[in-house]
Amino acid sequence: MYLSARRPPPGKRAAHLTAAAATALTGAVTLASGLLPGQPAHPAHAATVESVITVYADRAGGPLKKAGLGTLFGVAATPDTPADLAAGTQRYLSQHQSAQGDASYPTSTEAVAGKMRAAGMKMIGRYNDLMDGWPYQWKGTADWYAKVDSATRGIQAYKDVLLAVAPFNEPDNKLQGGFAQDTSVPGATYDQKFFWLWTQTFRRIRAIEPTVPIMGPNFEHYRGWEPALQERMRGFLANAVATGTVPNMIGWHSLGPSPGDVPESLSRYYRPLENQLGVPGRPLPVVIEEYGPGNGEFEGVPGAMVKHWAEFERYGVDHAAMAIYTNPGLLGNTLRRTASGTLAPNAGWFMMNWYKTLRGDRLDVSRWDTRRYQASDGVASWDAAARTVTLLAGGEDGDVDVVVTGLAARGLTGQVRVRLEAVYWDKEPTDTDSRTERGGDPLTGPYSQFDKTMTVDAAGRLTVPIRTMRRHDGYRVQISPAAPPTAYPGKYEAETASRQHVVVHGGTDGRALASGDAYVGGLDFADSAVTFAVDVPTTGMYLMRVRYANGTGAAASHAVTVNGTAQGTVDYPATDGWANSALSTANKRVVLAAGRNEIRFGRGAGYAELDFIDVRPDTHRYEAELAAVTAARITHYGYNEFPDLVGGIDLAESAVEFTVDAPVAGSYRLTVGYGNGLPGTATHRVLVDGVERATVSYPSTGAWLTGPRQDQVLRRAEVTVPLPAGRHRVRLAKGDGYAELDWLTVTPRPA
Ligand SMILES: [Ca+2]
Ligand SMILES: [Ca+2]
Repeated sequence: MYLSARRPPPGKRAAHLTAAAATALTGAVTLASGLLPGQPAHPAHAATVESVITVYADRAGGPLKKAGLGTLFGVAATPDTPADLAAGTQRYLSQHQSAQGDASYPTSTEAVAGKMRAAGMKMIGRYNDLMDGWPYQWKGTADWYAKVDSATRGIQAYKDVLLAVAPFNEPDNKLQGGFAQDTSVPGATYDQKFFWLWTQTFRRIRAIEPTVPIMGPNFEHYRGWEPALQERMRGFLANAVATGTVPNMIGWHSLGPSPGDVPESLSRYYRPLENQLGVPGRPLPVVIEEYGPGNGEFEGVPGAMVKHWAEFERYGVDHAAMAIYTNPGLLGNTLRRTASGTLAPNAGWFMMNWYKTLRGDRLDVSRWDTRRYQASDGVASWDAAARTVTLLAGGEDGDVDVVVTGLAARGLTGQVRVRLEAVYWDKEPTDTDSRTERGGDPLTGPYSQFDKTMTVDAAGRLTVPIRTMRRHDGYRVQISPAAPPTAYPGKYEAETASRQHVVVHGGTDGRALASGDAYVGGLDFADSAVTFAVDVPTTGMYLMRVRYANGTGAAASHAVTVNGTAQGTVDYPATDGWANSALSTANKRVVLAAGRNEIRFGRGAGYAELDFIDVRPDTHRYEAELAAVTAARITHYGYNEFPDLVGGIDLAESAVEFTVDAPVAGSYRLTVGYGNGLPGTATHRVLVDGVERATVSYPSTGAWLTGPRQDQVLRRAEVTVPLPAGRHRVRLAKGDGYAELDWLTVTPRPA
């Protein structure tokens, strides 16, 4: 009833569907993979909220497989991936033998084996990257055999950290340079030649190394519903069976937009084929050696990753690695550099850490949209020791109800403790470029939405509302025996703050949405105010997240003052109702002084209700590649796939212009991540809103960022400029010499 007016208009969700996704779906739609046998597509509850994730607390499978906790080239010697951060999220990683004879290649198996061991992880070693070129340039069987023999001898030093070796990478099309024309390789077709080469390669590995698991074929494309691709897999397996070279693990890549591609291929095509051919050792463990949509808008993004994890758990995939690395060595884009240069976790890391540390048996999960993958999805577990049901979820924009059934069978009846937390994949409100999605800010989670007591109904069912889910963010719901909530550092409830001429709403009218079961409304008058007493250890820029509701249908705001000084407004886009039915989160940067700060929310434009604020140090980087770039080139680091910096700032008119937040007028330190490959010092002119205010100097870094050794090249330059209050344009314009720019941070300087 209360949500009836809030359903998205028809077609809203479909509008997110890309053309590529729509094409891919024609293959996967036949499998209602999110559904469990006997479950209706739309549970009765869906009549009120369109999106429902149902967790069956009484239906446990075996232990969670956590297949999705792997990355391609996620660990590196350079940058120096911290082993403890790797251990916090990763299970198995795909790395590669040294490319093109360069033993110092920073993501090679040789370079990272020690780190793998220290972190208790294992890796898949890819031999194919030993070959020159991309696609690989075939130089004859003698050359390949020499590489295979050498690599197999090489792995003896770190066999203990190998999950498997993958002799080939995408051999359905990547063997180029005359492979198909090589008459010394038997076979009438490319595929037949590859099957023969597989057999020879398998035998050469086994001649040197009798026990290490071998994974194959590692095709780039295996969508079983496409007859040609199924025939290729059949041909591979038939040859392997006939020649006694069946891999110990079967694997392929899944780089389509749909998380349903793997379940479809695995359950409907691969497993039946395996049985049909009588593959020895079946069912073989399954490795999706690269997974994801392959478009750069996935890696590390919590809401995107969890949909794949959910399908891997449902269908028993054993191991998988996120593909299309944005930054090698950064654990699948889940680490970011802080202004001081250290690597710190972003929201993706926290989401993966929730999954890595999730204990207990897998619970069945279903969701309303089993076909288009526009809906949220999740992974759930029952931890018998802690008597806790946990759901990790995410993946859509809008309201989601988590319906948990079967709680009575777990002894969870009557009052239970329910915790809802979120990790935010931050985007600046002004960034419209989707590339932003590749850059989660460091240290952005987790955040508590609520921690409260709720009541399981007589049927053993409980509905946990997630309001205003955002598709990139990740969420964790935990249901456990009743216990008092714990304090969350940095979180301040509006209802317990100092209040003036406002109304506290609490109890049942909170409809279980508000944190602390209460919120503040009636902030409607000139003298209305909510004042939070916030203690911070150091003076600096802080990010304040505000949980609010704005049911006016138009934009609203509150005026913010800190210790009596105006620091602008916090702006509230409309929500689909007031705080008893809708809550969302708005961000506001504030400058705080060491010690006690009085943060006052007063009447602004329109009307809004307040639930709580959460205050943390601001760690945002303004990325150069996302700024306004004039007469320069958006480019990337040597080993990276995607743009991460701006080079070619070479002309008189070349410039990179950032739009930055300055909560109060004052002096701010700008820290710039840069490279300068020439001897001598380069400069940029610093213009604020078009007026030249300073010069920033870039001493030589000895090489360019676009080369392969970013950690050894990137340096930080600092300059102090005055900024007026508000959002302002900071332009770095060419001065002397040449510099490449990666990012900018903004820090208030004490007066
Ligand atoms: Ca509250
Ligand atoms: Ca950058």
